[in-house]
Amino acid sequence: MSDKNDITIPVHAIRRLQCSENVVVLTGAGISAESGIPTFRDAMTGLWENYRAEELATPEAFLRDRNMVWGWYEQRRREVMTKQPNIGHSALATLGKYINEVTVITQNVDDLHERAGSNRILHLHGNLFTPRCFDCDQLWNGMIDYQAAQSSNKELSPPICPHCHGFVRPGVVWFGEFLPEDIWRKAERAVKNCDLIIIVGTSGLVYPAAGLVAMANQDEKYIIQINPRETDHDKFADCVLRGSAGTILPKLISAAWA
Ligand code: BJW
Ligand code: ZN
Repeated sequence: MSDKNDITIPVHAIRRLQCSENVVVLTGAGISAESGIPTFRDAMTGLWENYRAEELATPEAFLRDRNMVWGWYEQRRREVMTKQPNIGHSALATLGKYINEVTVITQNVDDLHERAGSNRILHLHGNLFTPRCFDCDQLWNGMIDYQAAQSSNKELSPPICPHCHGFVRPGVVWFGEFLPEDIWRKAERAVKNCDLIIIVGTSGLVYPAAGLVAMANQDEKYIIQINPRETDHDKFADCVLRGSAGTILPKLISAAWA
């Protein structure tokens, strides 16, 4: 996958961005790849190489083997804490200086958009930093037992909920679970109200998030797609920019406002 550093941004995309008052950015794992966080579908490396993500990211997996699933998420949470936002995240935060309203709708469970300085962020699939009870859904604010974490390579017993004594689970949305209703409603509304949508670093395979792009297309929004690879979203895009987020996003923004 070679990045096209010499990519030219089409004039129609620059003009449409310049005159937009309300922009939505839909992001996926690809935007965090340049921070060293594996994308969802390459995530099964190292300790986890023998598992498919789809087999771990489900409530059934947690019920079957909660120590393995909790251990996997704890490892990922601690890894994210060692990573920094990259120039793609920063470019999106900069967009807020030029455009009246920028809403970042992210499928990512990391906090790199927040740390880069974006301030209107909707986490469709939850995040790694708000564990909650599997049974009563109460947020859990306790401390993780790091000694226990170190004593085992990949398995870790989840904490116990102080309210109902159920097991604490990661604050993410697994396959087969509904997205948080208020966040989903806000995301739909943001797409309905926007002038232009930028899609960055998502394979477009996971629904209902991927459906937001079809919705934008139906409402005749201007769609810019940024990804080094072809995806199902390309067919809806008015402008496909093939390359990495860290290369294309700063280029797009400086083409519009340099
Ligand atoms: C770069 C780059 C660089 C690389 N720069 N780019 C309708 C049709 C079909 C199926 C369904 C449907 N509706 C619902 C479903 C079922 C299911 C689903 O979508 N399944 C599909 C796999 C077929 N959806 C659900 O279950 C959802 N719930 C739901 O619909 O509730 C209603 C319901 C309830 C009960 C029964 C039925 C319906 C919930 C989905 C939750 C997804 N959760 C996960 C895990 C989160 C926790 C965790 O992280 O462990 O979210 S799955 C995983 O995929 C994660 C991601 O957010 C999500 C999307 O992945 P993403 O971000 O696109 O990453 P990748 O890895 O796929 O792609 C990376 C891209 O980056 C690639 O394109 C690269 O080329 C690119 N890239 N480097 C720019 N430098
Ligand atoms: Zn509980």
